[in-house]
Amino acid sequence: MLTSRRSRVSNLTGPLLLLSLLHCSRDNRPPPPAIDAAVAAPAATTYAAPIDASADTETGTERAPSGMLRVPAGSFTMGADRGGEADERPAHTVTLDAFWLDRTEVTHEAYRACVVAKVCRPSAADVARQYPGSQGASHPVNGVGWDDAQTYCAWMRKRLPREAEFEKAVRGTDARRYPWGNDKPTQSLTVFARATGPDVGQTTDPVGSHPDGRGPYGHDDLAGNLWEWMDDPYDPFAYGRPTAPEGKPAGCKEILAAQDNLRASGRHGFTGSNPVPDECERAIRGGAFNYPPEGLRATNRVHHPTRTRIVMLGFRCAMDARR
Ligand SMILES: [Ca+2]
Repeated sequence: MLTSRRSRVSNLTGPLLLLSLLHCSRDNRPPPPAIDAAVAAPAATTYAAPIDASADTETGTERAPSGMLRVPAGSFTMGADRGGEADERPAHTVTLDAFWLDRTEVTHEAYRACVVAKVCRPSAADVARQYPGSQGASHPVNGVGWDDAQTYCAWMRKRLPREAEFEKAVRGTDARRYPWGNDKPTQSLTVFARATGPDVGQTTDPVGSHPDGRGPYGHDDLAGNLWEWMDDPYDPFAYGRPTAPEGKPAGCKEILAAQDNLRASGRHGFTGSNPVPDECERAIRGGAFNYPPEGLRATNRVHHPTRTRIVMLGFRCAMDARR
């Protein structure tokens, strides 16, 4: 697993229902209730890094959504000209509007509130059974598919981040290689290179346990801890498309056609020896607790079928900023 840096972070994908194209209208979902701590957090919970109340300060005329940090509008460098894989090239300038991004990965505690509200389905029971050390209330929720992540974010009146947004939150405007800068990962900065096992310390840490590794806008665990679902379909040719300056990939129809062409030309995959996907998969970003340091680089692009529910994959939410 550690040597397979892209395409599939695990072979643990189960034969779960493919819900990717069938999720309900956001407008039909019940709104998130005020979270009753007694319901949402039945276990003893102590956040390693409680949400900073200062996030509720005024930012211009827009109040910061609780638990979210702003990424300002403007241009940044996406991708790289050297290193990594072909789908990370070339380095190019992307311009984005301002947006909000959750400071941390969504926790089990937060996700459980959505399950109690009967909006979200529970995270995967087999993951919880095999990796109980990853199930603490303040650990990032894992065992959730792309639809689960999207449902949760919509319930919170948010959305999943785009690849370009996530990469900007990691790199800022100085094209850094990791959220904290260009130094290689250390155990102080983030969670990575762990020998996966069932116990505490063999998978994730509670969110926000490594403040020295925060990104340029203050977000925790952008590299390491868990991979994170992106809103975008995975498009290996995204950086060469006319929409690249906006950080936008093609739609699923064009992506499927591109994958068919790769297969017809005898390519095993866009890079490496991985098979060419035969469905429209979704991008994931950031690396995880079981990955080697090079897998945590900001430009690394990996993808999975939407139904994937595994121990090393979670998410956080984003939101448009008004100005
Ligand atoms: Ca992460």
